[in-house]
Amino acid sequence: MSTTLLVTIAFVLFVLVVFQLARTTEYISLLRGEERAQEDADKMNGLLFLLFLIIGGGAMVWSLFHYKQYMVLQAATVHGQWLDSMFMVTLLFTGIVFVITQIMLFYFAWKYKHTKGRKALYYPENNKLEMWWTVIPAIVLTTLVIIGIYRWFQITGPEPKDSMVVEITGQQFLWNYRYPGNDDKLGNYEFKYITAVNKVGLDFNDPAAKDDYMATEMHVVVNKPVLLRIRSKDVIHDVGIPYFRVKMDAVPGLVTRFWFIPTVTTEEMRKKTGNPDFNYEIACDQLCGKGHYGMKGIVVVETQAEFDAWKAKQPSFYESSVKGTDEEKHFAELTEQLKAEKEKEASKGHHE
Ligand SMILES: [Cu+2]
Repeated sequence: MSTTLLVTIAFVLFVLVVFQLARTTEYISLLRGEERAQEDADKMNGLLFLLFLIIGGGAMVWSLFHYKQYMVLQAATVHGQWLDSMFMVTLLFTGIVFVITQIMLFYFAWKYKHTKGRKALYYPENNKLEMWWTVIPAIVLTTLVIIGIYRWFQITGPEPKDSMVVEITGQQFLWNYRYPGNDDKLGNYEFKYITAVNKVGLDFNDPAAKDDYMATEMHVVVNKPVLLRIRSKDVIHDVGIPYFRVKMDAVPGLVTRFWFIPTVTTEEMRKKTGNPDFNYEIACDQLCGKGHYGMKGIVVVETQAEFDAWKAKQPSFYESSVKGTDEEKHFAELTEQLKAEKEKEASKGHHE
């Protein structure tokens, strides 16, 4: 039998015992008389509050350590480390307040339970106390918000000048990666050029598109900024790379972006995690259809030399898959169609 099941059964039994105990005391009190009954009920309630604090608090601390291993996904990007440290600072402050207030809540419920002859103190206000519990949270929250806004502007701001650019296009249910060729410039695209072969609709009338290459995995260079240009062919997807702390929607009809600096190569991460099969994964973070769960991509973080060697082996998409094939003829037809459509539009506009 699994441990989880045993723990669950133990917990259910415990709750039943407490429930039965409470009922028994109730019956005994009934026999003893009304006033005594109230007194016993107060005692029992107070005790339950105290028990809840001790058992609940203990279980919380235990789970914190038990599940810690699942929480620590080491951030492998520069901004990922910023986000993690902000998360920890926020957790620290909110954690301190949480522990203090919860202990007080349950301890006081026990300590100040109704006792015969004791009267509650009437204590309507204390300006000094109110000032402190307003000023301190205000300072802490303002600091957290300011750090957050500062980092947010850095993360969503313009990418560094020496960034490499990768275009990632989501479709049901896979990712397409496009790299600029030696001109370092991604060529134009047009959704009407999308075919079974020309998956992201490259416009080969644009010279810059002719040396672009398509890849089956995303390759990036360690410590070098990467700008993702994110597109979608059909529905809304989302580029989620947990280790990179990257998450950005892929929206049909517009280009979203996200830039980051990877800091740990795949090789290094394999050693760190002790898993020789480790890979950085891209998961689609937006439910996008029945194949959503399988929409996985792989990011390889490597050295510049390794990247250059990989790049040298990637043929231009035009040269390898389009030039001299039926696809090229088809593209020419599509170009004609598009031209005719545009002319028609233009003349229509003219007559009106
Ligand atoms: Cu998707």
